[in-house]
Amino acid sequence: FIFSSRMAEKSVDFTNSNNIESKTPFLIGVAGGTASGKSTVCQRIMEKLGQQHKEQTERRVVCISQDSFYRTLAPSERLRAERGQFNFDHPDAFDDKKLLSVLRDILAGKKVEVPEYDYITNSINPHRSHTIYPADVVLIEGILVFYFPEVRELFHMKLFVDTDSDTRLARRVPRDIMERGRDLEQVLNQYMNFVKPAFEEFCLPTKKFADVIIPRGADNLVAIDLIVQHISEYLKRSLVDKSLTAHEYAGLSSSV
Ligand code: UZR
Ligand code: MG
Repeated sequence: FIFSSRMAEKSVDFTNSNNIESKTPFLIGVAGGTASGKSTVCQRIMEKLGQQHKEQTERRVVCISQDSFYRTLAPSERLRAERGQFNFDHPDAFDDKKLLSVLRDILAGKKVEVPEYDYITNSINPHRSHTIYPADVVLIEGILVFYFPEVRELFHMKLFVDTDSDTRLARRVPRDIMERGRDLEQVLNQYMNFVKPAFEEFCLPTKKFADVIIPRGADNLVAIDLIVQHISEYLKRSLVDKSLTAHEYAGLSSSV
């Protein structure tokens, strides 16, 4: 009953554009190399959380991709991008200030607009964005979500999807050709020139910040189950004690 009345309150709040929720969502960062299975891990977590208590509630779990925070390229950079000579795996390719401010708004319980990225034009689609409403759990996935210290500090839980690099390359090649309109030579050149060195320089060193490292990615059902159990436990406790913030909970659970 407590559940449904709280959800009812929430759905009323959704109509208010300046809505400030009292409860901070549980923010989860999911990092890992390209094609490591970050999105799939997020999907599995969302499905499993969505299924629990499905009848009582319409619990909201949402996922945001760091790709939505690629910055707008200058004309000369755009030309380089078309030739496959722009480094999209470097931290400078992202608008980390924007990412930070959106995450802060989410933590403040505000609804936010997240742009949609188009890999074919290498740019944010100005006509498409989606609204993220206040949720109980928000997942942020991307190659460099643990790179920027101020962003990193915001997460209540940090996951690193650790899939070996030949598996990732084997997935990346067909994905880029089929979904992102590239040819084989372009994909392999970009991988050798930018993707692989940037992974080693910027992404891999952020593994040490993770709370949980998930070997093999989405195939690792045991790891995903453990993570989902932890999140469910948090959600249950936050219902019992609404004053317990996500940060306090993270501290409590780690001291057990
Ligand atoms: P994931 N990326 C593009 O291919 N084109 C763009 O316009 C923007 C990004 C790629 C980027 C990175 N690299 O390796 C990958 N390149 O998207 C990250 N080249 O996405 O984590 O889903 O693999
Ligand atoms: Mg992705």
